[in-house]
Amino acid sequence: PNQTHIKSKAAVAWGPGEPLTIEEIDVELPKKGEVLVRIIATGVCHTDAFTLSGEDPEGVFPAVLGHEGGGIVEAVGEGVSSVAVGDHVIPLYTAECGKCKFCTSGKTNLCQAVRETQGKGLMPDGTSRFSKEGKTIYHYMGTSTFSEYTVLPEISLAKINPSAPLEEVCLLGCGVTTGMGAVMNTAKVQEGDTVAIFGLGGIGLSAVIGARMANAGRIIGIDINESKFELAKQLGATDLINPKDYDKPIQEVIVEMTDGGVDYSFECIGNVNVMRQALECCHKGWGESVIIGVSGAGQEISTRPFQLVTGRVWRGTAFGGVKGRSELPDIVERYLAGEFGLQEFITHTMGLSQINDAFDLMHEGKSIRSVVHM
Ligand code: NAD
Ligand code: AHE
Ligand code: ZN
Ligand code: ZN
Repeated sequence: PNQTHIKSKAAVAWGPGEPLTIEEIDVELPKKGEVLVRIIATGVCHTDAFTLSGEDPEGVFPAVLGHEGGGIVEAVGEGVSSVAVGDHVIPLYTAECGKCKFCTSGKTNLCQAVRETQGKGLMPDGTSRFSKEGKTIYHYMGTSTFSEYTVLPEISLAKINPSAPLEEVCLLGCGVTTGMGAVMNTAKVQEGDTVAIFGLGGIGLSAVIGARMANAGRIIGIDINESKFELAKQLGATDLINPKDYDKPIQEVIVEMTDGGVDYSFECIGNVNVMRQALECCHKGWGESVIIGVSGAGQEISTRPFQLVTGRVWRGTAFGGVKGRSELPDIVERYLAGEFGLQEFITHTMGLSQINDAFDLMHEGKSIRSVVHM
């Protein structure tokens, strides 16, 4: 009755570049406006590896990483009314309060209600719910899905159809929603458009799906790892190119093969040199390039301003421009209706104790998504 904490198995990142270790941690019960979620499954996204590498200026340690999860509400704190025990939820690293300047602008999904504390690895009241033997362990992206039990603000949960398999729709918590959304919401690709997608990992392949759903005319996939080409083709890519096969800049190759450049390009890697290539392969006068990839502290993009003067547009997107609470449940319904697949993304599954394998497989270029079953 006076219980204040529960025990939870979690993968803890103790410091940059160190493998995660499986620990039994203490999770404090949810406070006002907070929710305790039992994670059922979680994907491993490249952004988790990015932060673990030490490149993320917002990376704090020790932390429980993970932001691509699916779970079930275990307990709710005071005042929580929009979710109840037993609800199936997808944690949101981009909250949706519905009230802040960003939410009410009608121009962005980047709710800022809890963003400041989230970036410091803390709950909105400025404290952490995770500890081990009294030592604070930080949250990550407001989600920390690499724990059996995690605590989130109520506004960081999308309530979804309980018939959706959490082991699959967890991928809608980041990767698949991001890639599809970048194409459909951020770029608004139209029927017949020519599209170039740089990087054919979980994000790039989801952008391929989005481009196919938008009936793009030509979908050009670019990767230096040709083992990604087969699935890209299956999902709808019409042309697949490896920059290593050419002795001139890949943007020139693409401009030539598309009679002047593409209508839209997407950078799904996090490499600032490729971001330049993605901009410069766009058609003069109207081509738009969308940055999805995340780059480390100190990295900067560059191009000749003339590229923009002559009508190319450079932009970026987070979580595919999707407002999680109001829009993600419908994306889950569209998955259930068979509009797109998720299973083909799941190249590996494993238990939490094997989670470091997921990072190894990603770095070796062998996986699209590993899904960890808690
Ligand atoms: P991933 O590791 O699965 O895929 C990256 C792909 O890029 C791989 O197939 C790799 O072979 C390819 N690649 C690497 N260097 C290349 C180069 N020079 N030229 C061409 N291809 C190259 O990663 P992912 O999980 O798909 O994530 C991709 C990026 O998107 C990461 O930077 C991640 O942090 C970011 N991301 C951003 C958002 C967002 O909301 N903006 C969301 C999710 C992920
Ligand atoms: N913390 C980093 C930036 C990391 C970043 O850009 N995150 C993306 C989501 S990646 C998901 O895989 C994002 O949503 N950004 C918007 C936001 O508010 O964080 C840094 O450079 O400080
Ligand atoms: Zn991610
Ligand atoms: Zn808001």
